[in-house]
Amino acid sequence: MSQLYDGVWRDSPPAAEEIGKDGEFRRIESPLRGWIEDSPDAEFPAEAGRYHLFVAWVCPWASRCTAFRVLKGLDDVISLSASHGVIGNQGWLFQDDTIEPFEVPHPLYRVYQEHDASYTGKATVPTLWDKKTGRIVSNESADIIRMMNSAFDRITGNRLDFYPEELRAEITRWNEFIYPGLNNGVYRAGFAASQEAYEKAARGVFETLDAMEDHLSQSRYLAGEYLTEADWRAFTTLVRFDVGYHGAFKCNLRRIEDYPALSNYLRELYQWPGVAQTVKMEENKRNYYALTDRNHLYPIGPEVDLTTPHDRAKLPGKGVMERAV
Ligand SMILES: N[C@@H](CCC(=O)N[C@@H](CS)C(=O)NCC(=O)O)C(=O)O
Repeated sequence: MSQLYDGVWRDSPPAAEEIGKDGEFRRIESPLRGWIEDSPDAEFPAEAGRYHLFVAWVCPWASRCTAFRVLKGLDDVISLSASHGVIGNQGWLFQDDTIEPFEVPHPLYRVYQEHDASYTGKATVPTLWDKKTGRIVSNESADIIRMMNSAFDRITGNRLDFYPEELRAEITRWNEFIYPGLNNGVYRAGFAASQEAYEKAARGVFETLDAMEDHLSQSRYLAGEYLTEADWRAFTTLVRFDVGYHGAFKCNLRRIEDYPALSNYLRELYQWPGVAQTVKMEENKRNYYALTDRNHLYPIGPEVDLTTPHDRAKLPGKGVMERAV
């Protein structure tokens, strides 16, 4: 697969680690797991202007972080570079906005080389970079949003808590349900290399959406009455679903628009102040369709049932004429 090997970038197709013998796509664990803390003695202490986030607008994992950056009022505290394009031979490319010591344009793997000149591994977004030490803090979105939720509160004065103590068990339960079934489920469908692996993943996506629809028709948010991290983790997949995953990843039994509760829930989250600016709808569509040549599988939907009764008899009609003999 395309990644750094001992600090050297090699462009090659996905390896066995990512696509198993059964054709199933397996996401590799993020290896860099440092933590920003609200303590001057920490390895990575919370400081305004010290950290920089590399994202790609299309990426749902990176988008968790761009959403939290606005939700937690961190726009002026954590700087941002966003890749606009499709991932190419060089991986993610930063074309216009970036930071020292990186030239413009530069591939994301330059950041990993700067972190460790003999780095082995993928260069993924999001990547959280420490400008002061020239090291990567973390490349795991689930961790980055947890840091953003609390580490900078004393600097920003923003006290919104998307991971409150009393709801943690419930948040974890939803995260553990939605990650395999939906967040990663759409990728397991879209990147599958066998019909069986694809169908299993795609059907799992709709089982997950059906369960969420049931729950959200009774409950305002996933963890009950409060908007939490679990909702934002669901959001970044839901908002890409109809424009991207439904067609390009062949998750096409239903659209989010076909689910009454889910589609309204998605609207509420999208309309939360600042969030819409982190969603680039056209770009998401373009980029997901650019990935569709990856497999040659036929989609599980749409489901077409032409056996249900029709309503044409409500109109005057006489059937077919017969020729006089
Ligand atoms: N577990 C990671 C996943 C990040 C990830 O897979 N990002 C994709 C983009 S959506 C990526 O950068 N892939 C680059 C590659 O596979 O080479 C996280 O949530 O932060």
